[in-house]
Amino acid sequence: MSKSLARVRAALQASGLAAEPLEMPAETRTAVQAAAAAGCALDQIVKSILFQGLRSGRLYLFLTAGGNRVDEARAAALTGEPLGRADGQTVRDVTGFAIGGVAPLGHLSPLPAWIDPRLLDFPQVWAAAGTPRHIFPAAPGELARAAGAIRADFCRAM
Ligand code: 5CA
Repeated sequence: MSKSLARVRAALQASGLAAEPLEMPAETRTAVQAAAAAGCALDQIVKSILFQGLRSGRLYLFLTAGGNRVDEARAAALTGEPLGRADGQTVRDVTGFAIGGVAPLGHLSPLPAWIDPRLLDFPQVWAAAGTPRHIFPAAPGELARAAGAIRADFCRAM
């Protein structure tokens, strides 16, 4: 089993989530691919999007519904500093996951996190489990708790 997948499984267990990551028959690198593989609505996919503080260099996690986009100005109002997209290498260094498989929990360092209220409209959502082929289902409220994510409006529709 990949180390990234193992770390997500351990984090799920540690936080009391009964969720089991599943290997999909096709890639789940993007939200569109993940929704097709899970057979769910695009907005039921949890995108784990990382922004970097331009002053502090810190990374911030935005759990975003598949069909939504992070509005940088709204996100910056939450973090208290201007933001830029985190590059792939920084994402890997801080979370331990490669882009396309970044999970909402199980990061190498804990991150401040927020969750898009759109995800809370569904009884179940799906998130990446550390690889571009594994996803897991969870109740969004439980996922928010496990990730330490605060509910906040930071999106604009795509
Ligand atoms: N496994 C899927 C569904 S859970 C997934 O991880 N989707 S995702 O949307 O969370 O991850 C892809 C996201 O990574 C994109 O939305 C984009 O924000 C980000 N991304 C893609 N390429 C790069 C890159 N080169 N540098 C930084 N971020 C990137």
